[in-house]
Amino acid sequence: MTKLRQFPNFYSPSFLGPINCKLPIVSLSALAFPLSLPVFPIMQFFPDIQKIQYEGPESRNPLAFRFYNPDEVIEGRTMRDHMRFSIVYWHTMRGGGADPFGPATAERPWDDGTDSIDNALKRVEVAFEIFEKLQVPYYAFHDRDVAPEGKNIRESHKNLQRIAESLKAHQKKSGVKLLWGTANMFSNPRFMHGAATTCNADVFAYAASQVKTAMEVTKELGGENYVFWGGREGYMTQLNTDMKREIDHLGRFLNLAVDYAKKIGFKGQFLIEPKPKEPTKHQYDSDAAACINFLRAYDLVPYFKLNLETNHATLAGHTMMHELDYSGMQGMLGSIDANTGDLLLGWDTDQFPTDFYLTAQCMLIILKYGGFTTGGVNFDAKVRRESFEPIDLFHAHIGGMDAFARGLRIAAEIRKEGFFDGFVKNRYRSWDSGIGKEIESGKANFDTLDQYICEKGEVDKNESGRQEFLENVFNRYL
Ligand code: XLS
Ligand code: NI
Ligand code: NI
Repeated sequence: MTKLRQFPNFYSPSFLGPINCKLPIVSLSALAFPLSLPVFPIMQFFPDIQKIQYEGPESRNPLAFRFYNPDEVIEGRTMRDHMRFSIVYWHTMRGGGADPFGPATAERPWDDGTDSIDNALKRVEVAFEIFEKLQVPYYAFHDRDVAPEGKNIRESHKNLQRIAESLKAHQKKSGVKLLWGTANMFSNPRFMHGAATTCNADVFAYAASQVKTAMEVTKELGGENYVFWGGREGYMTQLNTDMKREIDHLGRFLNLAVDYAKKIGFKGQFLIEPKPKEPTKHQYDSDAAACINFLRAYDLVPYFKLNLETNHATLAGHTMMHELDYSGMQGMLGSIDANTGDLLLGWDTDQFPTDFYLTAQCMLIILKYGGFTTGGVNFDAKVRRESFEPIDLFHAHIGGMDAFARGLRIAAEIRKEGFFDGFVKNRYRSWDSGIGKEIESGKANFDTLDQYICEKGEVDKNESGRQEFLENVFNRYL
């Protein structure tokens, strides 16, 4: 029997539908036990999928890891601890695949498409089954992904607290932890002009109330970070925008959040997530450098690090490696939203990462700065609209986890041999002694530099950068 129903989309408050709904894949596995035993039926939404296991690179099993071996130790740390993989609630549990040309296509038999508390509780069950079966130790959510918006803001807060109780119980039972929480302050029409950067002061207050509750819930759930992604914090035209006032307000908002974290004793790391455009034409948190400059200007550096997303980096005209290195060198590398864009599509396509070249380069830089502490590899990624079956969620995450695990292995191999480090060190050797050392140590000034080079007459001969050679060497490790 096929019935039509609505299925929500994270980015659309009007929750576009309709999609096909098949009969639920629910098996009461406990019924297999003798009826005299006092058993509680264990709800399984994916009875045909066992816990995903590591089977090694030769495996052809689509429901196995080929590179992610959680307990294997690399550079003195288990792969589980290196990667700290995390699944996002908004795409995996709430994404239906709607786009501007058509409604959601996803078949999610457990989801009745309503905004009821019961449906939200049911989603929690399914989510934790997915987390556990994929052996993913963390998850992340926006307040509105997990709990429905109420008739008024008080009711919305209550809904979130109610669902958080269930999340907490599931965390306890499964051992899965919260990587970060955040507040969705971009879907509801009230945020059309932004949240902290709105022209409407009431909206700022509303956003503050929302972040206050989301932070309390994140603390209650032991969340290791709290994320601020600038939703609609930006502008479409400068003709109607007081940029200075808006950015000042954003600075004020984040300072108020810091104050509140101190007040309630929230110890998680605050993260800011750069993105240059989409939904607005110009987002204020446009890239790592802009974010760090903003944080410095508003005295927020001690309280924040960055949550970098691959697809946002490329939208900003950078590589993810650039964003990672730039943040790392300033001691601001916090966490990553792992995904990838598409060469031919100019928006945030949020695809699962599958390219070893990309993941190896990312892991090289992440390891260079000592690996993650509170952060992790958070799959801010969604299955394609055409991949509408539940099992596609498993294939997608297995692929992303394996791509990063392979990237970690390659990066560790490269670091062990130390070839690139040696090359770079040698390339900069003119700074290790003589005039270079004098400049770096602050001894030189324009007079001494002028005297030095005039006496010498010409610079030492330059050497090749050897890019092509180095790229060939890199490929040896892939
Ligand atoms: C959107 C962002 C968003 C944040 C969380 O592009 O990536 O999903 O990660 O608000
Ligand atoms: Ni993101
Ligand atoms: Ni994004």
